[in-house]
Amino acid sequence: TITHNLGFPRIGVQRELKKALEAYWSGTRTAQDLEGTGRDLRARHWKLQAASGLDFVPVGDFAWYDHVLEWTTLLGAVPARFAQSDHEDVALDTLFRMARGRAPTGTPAAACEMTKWFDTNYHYLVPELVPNQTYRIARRYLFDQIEEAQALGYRAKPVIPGPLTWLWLGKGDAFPHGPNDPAKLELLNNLVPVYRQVLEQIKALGVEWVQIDEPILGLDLSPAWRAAFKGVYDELEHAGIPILLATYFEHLQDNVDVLDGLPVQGVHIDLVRAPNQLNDVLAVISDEQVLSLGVIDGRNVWRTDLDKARALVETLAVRRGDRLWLAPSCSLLHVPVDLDAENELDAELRGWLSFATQKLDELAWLADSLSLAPSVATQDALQRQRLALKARQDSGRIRNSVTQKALAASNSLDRNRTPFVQRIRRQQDKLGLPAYPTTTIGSFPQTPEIRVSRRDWKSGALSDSAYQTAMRKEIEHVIRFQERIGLDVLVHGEAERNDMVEYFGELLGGFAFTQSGWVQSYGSRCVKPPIIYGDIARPAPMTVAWSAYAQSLTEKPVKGMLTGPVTILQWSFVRDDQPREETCRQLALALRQEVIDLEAAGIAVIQIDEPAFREGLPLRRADWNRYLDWAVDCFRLSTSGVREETQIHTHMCYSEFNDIIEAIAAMDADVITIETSRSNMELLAAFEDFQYPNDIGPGVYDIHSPNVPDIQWMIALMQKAAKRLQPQRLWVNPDCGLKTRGWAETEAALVKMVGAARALRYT
Ligand code: THG
Ligand code: ZN
Repeated sequence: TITHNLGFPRIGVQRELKKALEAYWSGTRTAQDLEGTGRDLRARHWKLQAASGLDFVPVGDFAWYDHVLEWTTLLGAVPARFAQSDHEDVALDTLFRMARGRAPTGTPAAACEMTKWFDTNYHYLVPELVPNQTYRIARRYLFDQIEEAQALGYRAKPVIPGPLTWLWLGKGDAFPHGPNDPAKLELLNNLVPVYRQVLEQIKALGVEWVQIDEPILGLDLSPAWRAAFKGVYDELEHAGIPILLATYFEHLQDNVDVLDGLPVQGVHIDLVRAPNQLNDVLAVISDEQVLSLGVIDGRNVWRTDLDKARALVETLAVRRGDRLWLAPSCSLLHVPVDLDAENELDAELRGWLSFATQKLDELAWLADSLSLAPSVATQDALQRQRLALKARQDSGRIRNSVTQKALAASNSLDRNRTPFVQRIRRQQDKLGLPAYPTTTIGSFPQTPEIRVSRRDWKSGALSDSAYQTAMRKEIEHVIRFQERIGLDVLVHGEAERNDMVEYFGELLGGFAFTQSGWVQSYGSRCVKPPIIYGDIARPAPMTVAWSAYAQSLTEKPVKGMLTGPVTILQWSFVRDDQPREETCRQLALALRQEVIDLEAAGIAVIQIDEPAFREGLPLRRADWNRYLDWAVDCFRLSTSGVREETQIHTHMCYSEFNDIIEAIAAMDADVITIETSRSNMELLAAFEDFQYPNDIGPGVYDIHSPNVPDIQWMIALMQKAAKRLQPQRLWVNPDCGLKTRGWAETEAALVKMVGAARALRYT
């Protein structure tokens, strides 16, 4: 049995890459410094992987910003606006300009679009496709890094995005028919020869295997896309280097036929997400082909049941020998680097967990346990692993009888509020808002002082009461500011919150937190997903005191601000001992109680954000309705405990809404605020076509840009919206929270936004 890894986190256990990148971008460090950090991280990660016993180390999984962008630039597919010359290599600064729309040098140009990598919280940069696009090898990083690994004595296995996956992820005005647009396949004529050259150059370096990732084989592909694989891989076979075709994240289903007779020397499949695809795959591959089985979960943080994994692969290991490879299910990019960096996790919980580094140990033990004479160390490790799993199963910390009782009773809780037309009248009577009411999404700028207060309080350097005073001062400042500029529905500004999921997790039972469990979200940005290990409990109200204090300062309504159950679920590591749906329902019950308590404290408007609602959609369309049913039910469970005159808002962003508009309507929030400004209100088409009945606040300016929006532009956007939707249903707001912005631009933009709303009222 051979062991290998599909990819390792590149950010570094202390986020070294993030720090080096941001220092380079700000001009405080040189390009040489940055290159040095990259080289050190690669060397460290290869060493660690080889030390855990892997036969091959991955090369090409390192990326300065995003591995898809690395590959796009290697292919020379740089959009025209970046003025890339046809015969020069693509410079690192050009790559950064594509990612960020700006750079230390060069003219500004709009950044490339960023979007979710399959159903993960990682974002990649979308390749921009144009008809007759030409490709060439325009960067050397992959070859350099192969030589770097070889010089350090490792067997390098390059990992590259497959041609069909790269094209499928790409977009362009000339290809308006979505990811499966058949016209994109015409680009293969130019693309495949360059892939072949890359493979030939890799082979010339003495590489034994190349891993080509085609995760789109887990998606709904049109027949034309399925059919394209054969021709592409027939051509790549001529490069003469063994190819391991890697799939992950889903069951291959009908795409399994693509593998039948495909001229690749090996195939990797994800047996964690889709254990029952093994026989389907065995039916179409030959005994001579390598079969790589992903048996360690690359998407979650629990220790692996190695006995179960061994039972799954044992007979195959005997039959296939070195033609059976074992690996994590997918790249380890999606989990934190090293559990050993956690010194504040209690020993019991730590015993249940496995981060990237530990997963490779598990892999080595599993492989050794399949050998004729497993070492004593392996046997000990396996025994420890058994005890750890048993301890987790039997732990008194997982089950909470109060939660279980509430859950059992929750089926009979009414999810229905009175009809919208009736409740909105009661809400209007109570709130007395003008036409085109103005509001913001919830957060105000997170100044350095705010961050310092939070950090000092957490470390104990700031007392509870001093922290209270500091936060109350921030709240008062934000309230007075909103009153002064004339906003209608105010917010308290969320100075007390770090990440919108981490904040709630810290106050709920059943969650654990890491000190440095960072996972890359995009570029230099990381998140620390909380770990849900047990039943969710809400020992005390989480937001009521802050919201009630804010409301006490003003006659205007102040919104209570919560993160919704689906988004908390989606952005956490979730328990694997019960369905996601059940964990989500527990979260919904906790939030329902919070909503009821906010109402009792005099809060008349409560917003429950669900930015990750769309991203929770399963990869296969056939699974969508089941998910949407429970996701909508959980949202309604959270929100339906209040009186009809209490107004429920929700907020969504980073989403295409067309696919799920019915489910959004079924959530039945009184008001939804959404990100639309960048698409020039095009996103509203879905709401118009569906005749969405409730109130909508289409974001009138893009908060991701520091530019102050023009008042006429905002008025025009709203007039456009008013043509599509009933004007009396419209709200005026920015398209997302303001925590990443500075105060000066925030004030300038909001003053204009309020001006735009006033102009709309009098026309
Ligand atoms: N929270 C979580 N997941 C998310 C988002 C979020 N996924 C989607 C989207 N938002 C991703 N966007 C970001 C934006 C900014 C940052 C991370 C993800 C960010 N992170 C800080 C950093 O890397 O410096 C660290 C944050 C911290 O200090 O806690 O800025 O909002 N869960
Ligand atoms: Zn948002």
